[in-house]
Amino acid sequence: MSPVTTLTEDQLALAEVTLDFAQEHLAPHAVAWDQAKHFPVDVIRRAAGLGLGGVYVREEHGGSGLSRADGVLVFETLATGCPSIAGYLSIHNMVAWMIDRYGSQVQRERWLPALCSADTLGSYCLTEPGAGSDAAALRTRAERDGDHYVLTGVKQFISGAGAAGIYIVMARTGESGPGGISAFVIEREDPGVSFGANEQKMGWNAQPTRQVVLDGVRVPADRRLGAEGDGFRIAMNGLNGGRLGIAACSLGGAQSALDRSLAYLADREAFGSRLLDRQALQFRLADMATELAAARALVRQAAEALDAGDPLAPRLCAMAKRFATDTGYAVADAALQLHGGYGYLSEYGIEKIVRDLRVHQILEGTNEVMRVIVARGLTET
Ligand code: FAD
Ligand code: 2MC
Repeated sequence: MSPVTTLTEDQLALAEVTLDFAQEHLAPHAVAWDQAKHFPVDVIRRAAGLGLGGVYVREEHGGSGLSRADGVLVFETLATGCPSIAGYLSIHNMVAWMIDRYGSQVQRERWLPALCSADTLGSYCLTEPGAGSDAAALRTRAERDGDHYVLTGVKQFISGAGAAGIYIVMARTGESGPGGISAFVIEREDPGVSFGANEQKMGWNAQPTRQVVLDGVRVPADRRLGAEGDGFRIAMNGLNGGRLGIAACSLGGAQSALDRSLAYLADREAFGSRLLDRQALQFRLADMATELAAARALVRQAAEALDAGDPLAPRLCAMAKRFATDTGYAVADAALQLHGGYGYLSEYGIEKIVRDLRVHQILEGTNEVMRVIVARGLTET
């Protein structure tokens, strides 16, 4: 990790614990999990034993009660071991936070204990086959029927689907646009819930991505999270923190690729000397470290703004997500180049980091959408 001088003693201790966990329980298996498309739920539960199943859930509700500034350290360090598992844990924690933040006391008591221990995993269901970036155009319907809602629709690209027990589903209860959307907690065993095939992906192979199909899923009205019509706002507020988690995962993956490049170039000889002694390569490494440090500073600034309730936080989160995921991908790709042909071989683990980090530029809002958010802020004020 690059030195970040402003970390508190508690934050340094937290980063040490999560870095140790990543190096002991994630890094040694990351390539094998990717190749086998294995989702290591047992390891996720072990992480939850350290308090990482409910990172932002308040302590009185069974969580760790950490801030977003703490959270970005957690997810950066975890991602040094495996960006895919760290990325899933970030999504799981977004779900747990949404229930803590927007749920009733009864809802918290019902779902949070199992989410915090990761006995039950969480998934977040916003995207649909016909509505990705334009999320407010979603068509999944939740029809009110007495004391119940009946949900029908298809959610696309859902991380953790099938393995997760709890799904926060954004569905239409009213008019078109964002104001007609409500959020629901759907359980895997609810009649009418089914899943598509596990998608064949470029990266993020250590976790499943499936469609979630809702075919007349009838649930009691107390499954609604927040008020009718508040679902889009709830979804977006979840994503502010989620985008920081993904940004932090890019930092961790890229930092690991940079560290490996340093070790590799120190060991590799060509033209009569260590490759690390070539100034052209040293300059490349210097730029990689500099760009990562800049991205890390922006991610931390955005996390602190979110913690402080700063009205500019959503815009800062979008800036940080865009910048850190673009930087992380560029740094990982440069690390692959520095490894020469070996970087292209799966056993070195670098190409896996490149593949994992590529999707961070797409999910939790594409980097074009992040620019839309930032540009709106610039042009509307
Ligand atoms: P589109 O919205 O169709 O966009 C296509 C292209 O057009 C993109 O480059 C986009 O940036 C660009 N574009 C769109 N609108 C504009 C605009 N106004 N200006 C400029 N450019 C624009 N979703 C969930 O809800 N839950 C999950 O758990 C989840 N996990 C995912 C896991 C993986 C591995 C992947 C690949 C996706 C996941 N997603 C999930 C979905 C992800 O959030 C969407 O793929 C993403 O938001 C983009 O939507 P889309 O794929 O429909 O692309
Ligand atoms: N934080 C808080 N509130 C927000 C917000 C944010 N980041 N973004 C929008 N809102 C509010 C906004 O203030 C407005 O509230 P109000 O009606 O009170 O004024 C409301 O939500 C509607 O917002 P807009 O009018 O901006 O809505 P619009 O339809 O124009 O588009 C956009 C908003 C493009 C920013 C949104 O659709 C978006 O973020 N799209 C990307 C979708 C996305 O990120 N998907 C990720 C899926 S999850 C995933 O990929 C995983 C891996 C888990």
